[in-house]
Amino acid sequence: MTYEAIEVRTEAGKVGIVTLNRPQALNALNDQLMDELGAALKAFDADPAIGCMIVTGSAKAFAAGADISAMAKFTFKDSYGSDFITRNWETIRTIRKPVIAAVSGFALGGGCELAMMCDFIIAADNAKFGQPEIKIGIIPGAGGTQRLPRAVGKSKAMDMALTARMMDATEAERSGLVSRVVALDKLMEESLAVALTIADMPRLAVLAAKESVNRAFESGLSDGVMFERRLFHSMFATHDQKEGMDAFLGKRKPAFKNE
Ligand code: CO8
Repeated sequence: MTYEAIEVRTEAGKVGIVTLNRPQALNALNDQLMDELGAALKAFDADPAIGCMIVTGSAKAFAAGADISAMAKFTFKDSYGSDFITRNWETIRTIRKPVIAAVSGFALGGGCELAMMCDFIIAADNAKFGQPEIKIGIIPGAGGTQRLPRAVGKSKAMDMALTARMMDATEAERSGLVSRVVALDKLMEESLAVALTIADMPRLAVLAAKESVNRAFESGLSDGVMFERRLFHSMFATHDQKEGMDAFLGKRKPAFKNE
């Protein structure tokens, strides 16, 4: 498949990288871009050589939101009647391998929501996060009012959703929205190093860890802990558990087979 709104490449044969590429609109997210992003992530997910993915944008903008020009004339019938966004915005949630958001510049509205749909966020020191939809008469529509409070707590999420103020990278890290902050010129190098670390981990344990952490957002504590327990138990059916523990005890490097 050829892409126009994104660029796709692999690194070291095991990390898939998608770069959002609509610079003229600060990577505003439209149907074409979301279709292409979904297709690229699904292709990487299906490729046994790939162990981790990175979604990134430009130095100025990860994504400045959903494309306002595409929505400006929408009626209620256009949005509700077509179930706008559900078709291609949720694809990323079906990806089983880890997806890292490497964010520099603006991550606003749908851009912030897209970053939060990834498994974790590594931010450049110039990153700015926000849910400014209220300024244009709407509210976040791709999970912003749900994922932001889970990440930063109710008070900051309310503040951002109601005043449209942006959160810089330092505050985002302090608040738990991002896992690490790095210098802008090191963003891809550092994100790639993290992705390669994950890609070299035993694959079945990676899938199970991601699924189990995500479960924390979908269930109560007892259900989540039981879900984790069962996945934990199932790891003992894998080759890589035997290999990993044997290698540790034998003080040697493990040779994982992803099975
Ligand atoms: N949609 C369309 N075009 C955009 C968007 C956008 N979200 N953001 C920026 N652009 C365009 C500008 O119109 C401009 O185009 P042109 O050069 O043709 O005039 C170009 O990108 C550069 O932008 P600016 O000149 O404004 O650049 P500045 O550096 O002055 O400002 C800002 C940067 C602060 C990021 C500013 O562009 C801005 O405020 N953008 C809009 C931010 C916003 O409101 N985002 C929320 C959008 S609504 C949303 O995301 C709802 C999500 C719902 C779920 C998803 C549904 C699909």
